[in-house]
Amino acid sequence: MKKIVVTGGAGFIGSALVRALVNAGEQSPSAIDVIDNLSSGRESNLQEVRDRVNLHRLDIRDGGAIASAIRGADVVYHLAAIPSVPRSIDEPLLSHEVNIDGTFQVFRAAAQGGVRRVVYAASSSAYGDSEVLPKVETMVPNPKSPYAAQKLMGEHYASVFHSCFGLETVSLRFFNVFGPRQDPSSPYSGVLSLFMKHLLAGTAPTIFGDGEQSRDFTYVEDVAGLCVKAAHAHGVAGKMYNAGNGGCYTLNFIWDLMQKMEGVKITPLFGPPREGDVRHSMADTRSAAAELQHAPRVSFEEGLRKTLAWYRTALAVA
Ligand code: UD2
Repeated sequence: MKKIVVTGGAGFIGSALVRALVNAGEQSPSAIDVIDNLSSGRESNLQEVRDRVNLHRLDIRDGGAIASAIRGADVVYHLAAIPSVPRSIDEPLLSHEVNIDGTFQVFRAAAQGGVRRVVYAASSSAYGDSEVLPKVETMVPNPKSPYAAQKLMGEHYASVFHSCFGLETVSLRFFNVFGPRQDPSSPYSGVLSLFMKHLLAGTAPTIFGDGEQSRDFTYVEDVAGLCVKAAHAHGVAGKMYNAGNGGCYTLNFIWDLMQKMEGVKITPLFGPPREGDVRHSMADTRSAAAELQHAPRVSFEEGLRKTLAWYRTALAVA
């Protein structure tokens, strides 16, 4: 039975990945080891699959502690991080320690523990502001925030752990991921989770800047599916791919769309642009399609509907 480890597996994206792995393995059930310090992840995110998961409440900065949980795994999906541009500006040391030192510890434990492959959750923020869209993997990175620089460093570590230590690694630059279970409770939460919360409460969200910035919002289950493909594809070790949908939507457009879906009219507040913010983001998905057989299944509008339905239930019981 092959061992699978998911760091950050109790988080929003990590738990979607764990569910995808459990569903994919229905014929031959295998346990999944989740490493999560529950700083932003929640055990309740794993509710439906809890009996198939060994939850190790560990911090990825603690190399000694995570080594035994990682040792002997076939695949490690490394998603644990402090995933926020503004938080990396407010708390640069903490996000550096988790996103760079912690990532190093995961790669080191994997290399020493005989792991076959690590799939690393990199970030589209590494591109910064490019002159052209879509953003393609061959572009020179241009990080605009500590978070972007940290996630890029993780890619470099992935690449050198492959070339120097023979560890198979694949980096996936996640574009803005959204979907059920994205936690809207923090000021650092993803914008769509905050929009959902305000929409259902009938209150005005704050849009930073003019709202004409755009993002390639990507549904969480599509990203989870791509992670699994990246773990098994041939000829991809040491490489990096975009994990996006190929779309591009402005915040103003999305807030209008959400109001129409809900049949309400709420004028948003506007605040100053956020430091470190990228203006436009859109993935070129051709490499991931060709080499990882990536084919996103959920359109942005459909994902938005599914997500809204989930928040309607979740926020009603909260
Ligand atoms: C970055 C990365 C993304 C992922 C993510 C992890 C880019 C383009 N994307 O997402 O791939 O790694 O970090 O967190 O770098 N905003 C508002 N009001 C709010 C909250 C946010 O207007 O209440 C704006 C924010 O200024 C930004 C956009 O919404 O322009 C998206 O912000 P976000 O925090 O959801 O994600 P972002 O783009 O920093």
